[in-house]
Amino acid sequence: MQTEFLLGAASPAQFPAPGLPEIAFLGRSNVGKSSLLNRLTATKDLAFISSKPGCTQQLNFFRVDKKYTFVDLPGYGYARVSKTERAGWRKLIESYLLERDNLSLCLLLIDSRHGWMEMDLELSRWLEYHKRPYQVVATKFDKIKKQSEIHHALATLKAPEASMGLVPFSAVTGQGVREIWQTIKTISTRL
Ligand SMILES: Nc1nc2c(ncn2[C@@H]2O[C@H](COP(=O)(O)OP(=O)(O)OP(=O)(O)O)[C@@H](O)[C@H]2O)c(=O)[nH]1
Ligand SMILES: [Mg+2]
Repeated sequence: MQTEFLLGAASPAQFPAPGLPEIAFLGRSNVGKSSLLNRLTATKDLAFISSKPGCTQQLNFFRVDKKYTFVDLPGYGYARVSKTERAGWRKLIESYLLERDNLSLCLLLIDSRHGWMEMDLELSRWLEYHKRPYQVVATKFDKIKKQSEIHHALATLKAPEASMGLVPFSAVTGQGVREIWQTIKTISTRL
C-alpha cells in the first residue's frame, strides 16, 4: 500500500485542503491509534508509536493509496498534561470534527481490557449528535487470551446502536484489519 505522510497540524489553519475521503482515528491516549493506522496501511513506522501515553500531539495527515486521507489524532484522557493544554487539544479536535467536510468515517478506539470509559461515551454521544458516522474498534484484543474472557469482552464491549458496529482488533495478529477496510471502502463510496 502506497502511503505518505502529508503534514502535522497544530491548528485548523494548518489542515490540508480537503480532498479525498478522510478517516479519523480517535480514542484515549495509548489506546493504539497510531498502531492501528500502521497496521491498516501495512507500514511499520509510518505513524510514530510509543508505550508512553501522549505520544501523538498534533493531527497527522497521511495519504493512503492516493485514495484516502488518514488522520492520526492526539489521544485524550492523558493525565500528565496541563489543563490549558488539554483544553487546547479538545478545541483542536472538536473544530476538526465539526468543520471537516470530507470526513467520511471516525474510528473510535477503546481498549478491549478496559472497555468504555466516560470520555469514550461522551465522544460517541458527541459524534452521534453531530451526525458523524463512526465505527468502534476494540484494540489490543490479543491481550485477552482465555476463551471465557473473550466471550465476556465481546458481550460487555457492545457498540452503541447508532454506530457502525464494533470490530475486535489486534495490531499484533492483524485481527480485524479486513473488517475495518471493508467499512472504509463502503463508506467512502458514499461521499
Ligand atoms: N499487545 C498489543 N499492544 C498494542 C496494540 N496496539 C498498540 N499496542 C501498544 O500500545 C502502546 C500505545 O500504542 P500507540 O499506537 O502509540 O497508541 P496511541 O493511541 O497512538 O497513543 P497516543 O499517540 O499517545 O495517543 C504501544 O506500546 C503499542 O505497542 C495491540 O493491538 N496489541
Ligand atoms: Mg499516537
